[in-house]
Amino acid sequence: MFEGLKALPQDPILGLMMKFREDTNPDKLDLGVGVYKDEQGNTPIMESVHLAEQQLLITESTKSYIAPAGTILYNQRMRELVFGADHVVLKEGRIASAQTPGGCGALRMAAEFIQGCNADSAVWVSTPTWANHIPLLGGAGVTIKEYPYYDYEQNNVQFDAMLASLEAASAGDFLLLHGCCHNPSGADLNQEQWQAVTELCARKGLIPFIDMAYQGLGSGLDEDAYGVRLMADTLPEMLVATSCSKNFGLYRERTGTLFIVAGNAEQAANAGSQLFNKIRSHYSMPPSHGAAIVETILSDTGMNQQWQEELQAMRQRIQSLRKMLVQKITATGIDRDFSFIEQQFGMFSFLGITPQQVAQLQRDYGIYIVDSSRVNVAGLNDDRMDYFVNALVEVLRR
Ligand code: PLP
Ligand code: TYF
Repeated sequence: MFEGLKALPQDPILGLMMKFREDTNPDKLDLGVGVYKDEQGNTPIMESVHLAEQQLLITESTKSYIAPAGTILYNQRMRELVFGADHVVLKEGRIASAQTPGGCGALRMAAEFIQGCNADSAVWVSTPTWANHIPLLGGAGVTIKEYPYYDYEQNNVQFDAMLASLEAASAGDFLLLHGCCHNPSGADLNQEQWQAVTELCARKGLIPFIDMAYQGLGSGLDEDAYGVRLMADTLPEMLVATSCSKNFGLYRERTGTLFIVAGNAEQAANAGSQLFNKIRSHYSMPPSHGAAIVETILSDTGMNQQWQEELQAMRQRIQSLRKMLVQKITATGIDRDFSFIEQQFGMFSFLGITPQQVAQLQRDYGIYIVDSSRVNVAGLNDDRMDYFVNALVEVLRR
């Protein structure tokens, strides 16, 4: 039966990461996969995570199964982190929460939940969006529609076109938004734009579905949650998928959360039971370790403080790398404006170079970025900045 099977293409981003590992160029530089790197080019375990793991080693008393929804305390701490401890949806109990295997698990379970609610509901995604959104949502059978988002000429959000296109959405459709640090463009909605999208959702009966994989890496933990909190203030229903991969550096531990906000506590409980049913039929229950770390950190004042300081240091380093990158490119005298990189948020921006130029960077310099010209700014450091800028300018001048 298997002899007729054809090989399928790899995930383009993870495939690039594997290709980088095999490259023998001593100068090679990985700016592909979205993983934070420190000044030495390493992705270290955060100190607060280490502390929590040490504590868990002593206090953890069982490896018995947990519930499909994960642990009560993790879900509570994550609700407080994402919505703010005093948010009305928490007070009114209008929220169902599930600990999930990463943000990917949250997205897929959201898609399964949507299909179970109404198979006719479409999910509208930005053009472009994170490449994985398509298989994660489409794999559940959800209909995907696209709205224009990033203007490659102006290097910012084409907001009018976005709003105009969403006029074609139907009541009960879901609107996938990136909570902060848009992947792949780094171009985020500002507060007025979030307000306008919230009004659009209210007027048209659209349900926001916010993917927030980078809380704390854009402008700050609360600042980055502005859109989520505003929409939850105003609209009766929404989905929020979050990830602890980046802000806790827990990538391989597969730690995320899915929240369903509903009109009242009873509806939230019913929606939760539907979600947990989907979870049971997929993986039964989430892995424990990453969530146990997060719950330990967020429940301890000292560790929480330390984690926030470490997160702030990562955020500030990314901001300063963005600034330095623009300064260094400008200093070469090249007749091209890259200042937008400094205005954008999170790990990623588009360089706006052609696929041929992307290929040349890889072939001639061992510099790996995604074909779309998405660069992981957080993969740069002081030592490699000049190498990268020289290569970029060289390729642009050819
Ligand atoms: N959503 C977006 C936009 C992402 O960039 C990522 C990856 O980091 C995720 C979700 C989920 O990642 P993970 O499954 O590693 O938590
Ligand atoms: O976009 C990125 O690089 C990150 C990491 O299947 C990632 O979000 C990439 C691909 C993937 C899972 C995570």
